[in-house]
Formats: sequence, C-alpha cells, structure tokens
Amino acid sequence: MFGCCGGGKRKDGEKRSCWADTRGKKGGALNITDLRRGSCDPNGQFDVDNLEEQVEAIETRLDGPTHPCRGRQAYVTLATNDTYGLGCLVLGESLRRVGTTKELVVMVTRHVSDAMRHSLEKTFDHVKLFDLLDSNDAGNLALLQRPELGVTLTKIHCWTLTEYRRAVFLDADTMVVRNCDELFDQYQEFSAAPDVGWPDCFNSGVFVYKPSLATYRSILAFAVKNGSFDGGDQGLLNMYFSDWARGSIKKHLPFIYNMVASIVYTYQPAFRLNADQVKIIHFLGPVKPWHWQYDIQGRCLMSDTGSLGDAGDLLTLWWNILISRAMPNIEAGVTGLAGEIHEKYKDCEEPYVLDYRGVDAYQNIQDHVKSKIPGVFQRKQK
Ligand SMILES: [Mn+2]
Repeated sequence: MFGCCGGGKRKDGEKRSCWADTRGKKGGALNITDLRRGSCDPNGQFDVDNLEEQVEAIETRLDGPTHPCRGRQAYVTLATNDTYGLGCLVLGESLRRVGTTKELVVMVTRHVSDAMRHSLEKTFDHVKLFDLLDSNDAGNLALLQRPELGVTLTKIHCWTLTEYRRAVFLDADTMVVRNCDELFDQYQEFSAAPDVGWPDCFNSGVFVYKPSLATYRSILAFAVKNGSFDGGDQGLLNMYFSDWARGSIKKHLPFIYNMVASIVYTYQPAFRLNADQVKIIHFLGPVKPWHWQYDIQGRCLMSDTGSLGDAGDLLTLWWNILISRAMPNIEAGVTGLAGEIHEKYKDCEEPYVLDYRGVDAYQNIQDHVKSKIPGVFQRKQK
C-alpha cells in the first residue's frame, strides 16, 4: 500500500528488504510520521503483519469527531427514475428528522425529471447527475462491454465522490429511524450487513465505504472481466469484496443498520427484543412502500396491514414522512408513479401530529424554552 523502504542499502551492500527485516517484529506501531514520510521506519518499527489494521486505526483516528484533519462525510443515495426519487426524498427527510450532521448527496441519472431533481435539491445538499452513457470515462467503456450492468455501474459511481473522506451508501428503498452517524466513525471500507437470503453474502443496500478513484476503476475493470453473479450490484460487490464473509468481523454491520422490513414477522421475537435499537429499515423486494395506498385522514395504510405485523407500522411511518415532510418539497411535473402520488396527495389538508422522536422530541422543546427563558429549568437554591 505504501512505498516501502525506498531501496535503502545495508552496510553489506545488499538491497534491504523491508518485509524481510521487519517480519515478526511485534509491537512496533505504524504512526503518522511514517505515513507522511511514505517509507518504513529505518529501525524496523513496522508491524507488517498487521499493516492493514494499523492503517485503518489511523484512518479511524483521522475521522474521529474531534480530529482537526477530519474530512467531509456524506450519506449517498441513488435515483434512477422519479419513483426512486420519491424514495430518496423520504430517505433524505428521514435523515433530517433524526438530526444527522452529515451532508446528504443524491446521485441521479438522466431518467430523473427536472422537476424531481429540483424537488431533491430541497432535501439534499447536493444532487449529482451521473450518466455513464454520456460520460467519456472508464465507466462508459465498461457499460459498452457489459450493457446488462447499467444501473449497477451507476451505483459504483459513488466511489468517485472523492470530496468526501468517508461515506455511507443507502438504497432509495431504505429509511432511517434513528440517528446512525456513528457509522462513519466506527466502520471502514468495506462494511455491510449480512443478506437475509444468504448471510454469507452482504446486502448491498447499506454500506460504509471510502470514496477513491482507484477503487472505482478497479471495481469497473473487475466488472468488465467477471460480470456479476446475480446481474446486479450486490453480486458484483460481493465478488469484488470477496473476503467479507470470512475476513474481519469488524466489517460486518449489525443487522440494526439494514433491517429488512418484510422479514420482521418471520422472526418477530427478535424484532420485539431489538425494536428500540433498529436504525435503518430496508424495504427489500418487489413491493415498495410507494406501491401502497395511504389514508390521509386516518394516517394509515388503506389496506389491511394486520398480516404485515410490525412491517405495517414501518410502512405507515414511511408514508407519514412522505406526506408531512417530503410532499411539500415535490414540484409539479414529476413523472411516473411519483407523479400520480403527488397529484393524489399534494392538496391534502394534513392534521399536525406530534413527531415525538423528531422535531417535537421533549429535549427539543426544553431547549427551545431554555433559549427563551434563561435559567427556567434550574432548581432554586435554598
Ligand atoms: Mn434496496
């Protein structure tokens, strides 16, 4: 990874091998001076057996909440049409609702209408247009050779967002229910949660990663050569990061960061036990939240959700966020199912309902009162 040794000579004139000299010397820690110098410590202070772990430890420190070198960090998502754009709007608003301090980025393709892009701009800090077909880079070349990987290769573009030191990718069909900003400090590339269908594969709907053009090009080259075993990004990324299942457990995200909504009722006791911990919901499968109908008066789904168990509550929450927070941002002219939903619900008079875990949380109310009446919550001294 780092230019090692720089070919220093030994007294006996033999070319010095860093690996030979330092292998087996335990306890010497890699430090930032070594990193800046880009070479080995001449005293053989590298613990080469743990090089990757040590580099990660330093990177984690650099990313730490108080480190002066801390770089920009962002949640990143992707919309390939207006309906997925609707999903992105709810996802973005769900992140705002839990008070994230990170930047929000949405990548869009040219299939996303201008109206939806403008709508997204109200929730996201940055709306970035990526189109492999229009680009002249390696991505275009990869797509010409593997046209079946179109959307997949667009998602891989998230590695090109190198203005961010670290990022968390979230599918458009995910929703954040609790603040999960710790993901940036506690995990490195490439961290993801197990897939429920095959837990030795990770699910590619939520992952922590480090933007890098080198990684981007490397994944593209890999995709052209090997394709994807499932035809999508999950297959490709599992092939590329193939040591995930048996490598460091530190790169396994807990299930609370990618809980599949549709399976909560298959293991309901576990869901009940962990319900307070769950942070990110993933609406996996062909039926997405936007396919349901919503009763605006009752603030519930139209269909009988009894059979859905707790998944019904999560779908209802998705719709509540859509109606109360995302809908006011949606501009006329959005297309597809997003357009139909906007048409149907845009003029609904919405009764204000307290958002106990969001803006109306007790702490927020108390902070507001405190800011208006200093000392109001202090006990009287006797
Ligand atoms: Mn998904």
